[in-house]
Amino acid sequence: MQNSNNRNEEDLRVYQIIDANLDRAREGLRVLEDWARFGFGKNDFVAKIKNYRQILGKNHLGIYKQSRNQIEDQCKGLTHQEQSNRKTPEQIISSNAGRVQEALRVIEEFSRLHNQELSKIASEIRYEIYTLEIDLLNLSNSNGLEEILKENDLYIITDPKENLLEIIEDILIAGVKIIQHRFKTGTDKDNLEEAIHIKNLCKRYNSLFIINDRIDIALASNADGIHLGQDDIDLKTARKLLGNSKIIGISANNEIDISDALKKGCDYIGIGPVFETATKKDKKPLGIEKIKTLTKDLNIPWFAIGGVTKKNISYLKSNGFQKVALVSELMNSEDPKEDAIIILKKLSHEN
Ligand code: TZP
Ligand code: MG
Repeated sequence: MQNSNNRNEEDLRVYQIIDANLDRAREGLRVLEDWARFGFGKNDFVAKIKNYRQILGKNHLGIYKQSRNQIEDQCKGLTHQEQSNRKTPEQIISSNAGRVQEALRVIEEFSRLHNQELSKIASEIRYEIYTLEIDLLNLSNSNGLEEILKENDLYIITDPKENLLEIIEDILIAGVKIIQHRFKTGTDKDNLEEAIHIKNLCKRYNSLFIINDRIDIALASNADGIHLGQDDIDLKTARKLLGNSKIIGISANNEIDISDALKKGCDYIGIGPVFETATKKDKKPLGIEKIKTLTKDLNIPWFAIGGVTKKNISYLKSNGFQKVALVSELMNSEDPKEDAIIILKKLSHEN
């Protein structure tokens, strides 16, 4: 039979293991959180990871912390060669996710006898981390789609035209890097076929290809993403279907819709109409000042849309608008290539 001294020492050793592994798990989570925040600007991931850290923090009880210096750890300071070999963000994500999973497994095992609640928490978070690791790695492997979105200020949306493919190729030659295919009529079969042609063109010119409204056509044409309005399929479902490597943009024109889109992890926002436009006659323009207010704290790309022409771009730029999206100015242009060049030049001018 164990005497009470042995018993106490055994408890202390268990507490020490839990203490060390809670630290390990929390540190690993912090690494993942910072990469989600500064590497990707993904608020939804940041909130999720922070929540796990806080739950573990709350369960990092005094008895565990106090055990820290009572028995000497003979292996303190040991590192492994692998740690100095980590170079890419993906390797860092993988190794830290692994570290969190291992630490949680240890906590789960050693807390089972004296703290079932902690054991259960560790087990639940561990399973979540498996998915989170894949999601974060998928984000890293998104082939630079988000970079294209961030680095380019002109977003062109299609309108039905006989010679649409020609117009699009002209615009791509001019240097446009973001194309959204928007169609409201026609058969699914024809729309998908056209989408695939445009997708192939965009690929050739290393440009983003986004589908408006229709997640089925986005999936079938292997588009780079989808643009959704407030009445379209909801963002969470779209994300589930498209995965994390694709772009999801949202039209949002008020504080609530913008904050909701950000929470659910959209990649960019379209805001408008800025001015009156024949393309959306029924929509009342928001105007410059309202859009300035709505976007003042936005930390993801946003595009002003509605009535944007080559004539008013300098005015928009002088009001701090960096990125614009437009339909008719190029779709109805006599010379889409020349007009696209002019617009790109105006957008690139510093104010
Ligand atoms: N969303 C808000 S305004 C608008 C859309 C799709 C139409 C923009 O079209 P245009 O021709 O560039 O004004
Ligand atoms: Mg829509």
